[in-house]
Amino acid sequence: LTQDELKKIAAYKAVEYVESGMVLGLGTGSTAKHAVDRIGELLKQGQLQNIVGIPTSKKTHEQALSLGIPLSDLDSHPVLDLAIDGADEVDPHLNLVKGRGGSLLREKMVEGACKKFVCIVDESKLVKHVGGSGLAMPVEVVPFCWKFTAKKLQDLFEYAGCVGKLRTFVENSKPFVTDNGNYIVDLYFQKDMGDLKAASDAILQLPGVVEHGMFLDMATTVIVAGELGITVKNK
Ligand code: DER
Repeated sequence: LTQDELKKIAAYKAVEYVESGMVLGLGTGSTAKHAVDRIGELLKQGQLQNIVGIPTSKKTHEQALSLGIPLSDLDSHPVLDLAIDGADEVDPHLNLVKGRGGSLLREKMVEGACKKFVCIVDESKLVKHVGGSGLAMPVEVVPFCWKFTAKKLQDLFEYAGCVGKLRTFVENSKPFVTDNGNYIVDLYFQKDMGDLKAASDAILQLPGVVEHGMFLDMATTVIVAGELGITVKNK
């Protein structure tokens, strides 16, 4: 099975949790895309009715619109029934790293407003500890003096051999700009950052930081699709 086929299997399994009448958080990324497609399909077939979708990015907003999924926002629906979204990393405690697609702020706002958050991944996303894959742990920062903020972030995690890099487009080295008009500083760790809650609090203390990509204690279920089948992990 290809990685995309595994993503689709996890996504379709998650959509089994959707009931008619629900207000849903619609995730962003290549895994969540399959879930949103599936919801659109079931709505079209009449197997689901009265669904309201709250998108976690402009990209998902466009996808949901094209599928005819009725859309709303957090102002109108401050509490949601269920969110379905992917992740870049999942640790054994169901802590996540998200945001390599750049949508972490709206994802965290939406998923933080949900009674249930079902995270969908292929098995390649499973890690021993968050930030341990050597891949990016994204931090959304205001563009104003981003270098100042990036240095403060790097200094925070000097003990973990952290390097912070502004996320730029490969083709023209221009800064990536989020849906909210901010920049992203990606943090790369060489060692375990230790207490995640303490790390999260320290990051959010920095005035130039808007939000970070660690989703701690937020997922209520993680659905993992692997070569040997599907695993459902509940909090
Ligand atoms: O950027 C994001 O938060 C996405 O949800 C990401 O974490 C997962 O993207 P993928 O499903 O394309 O791997």
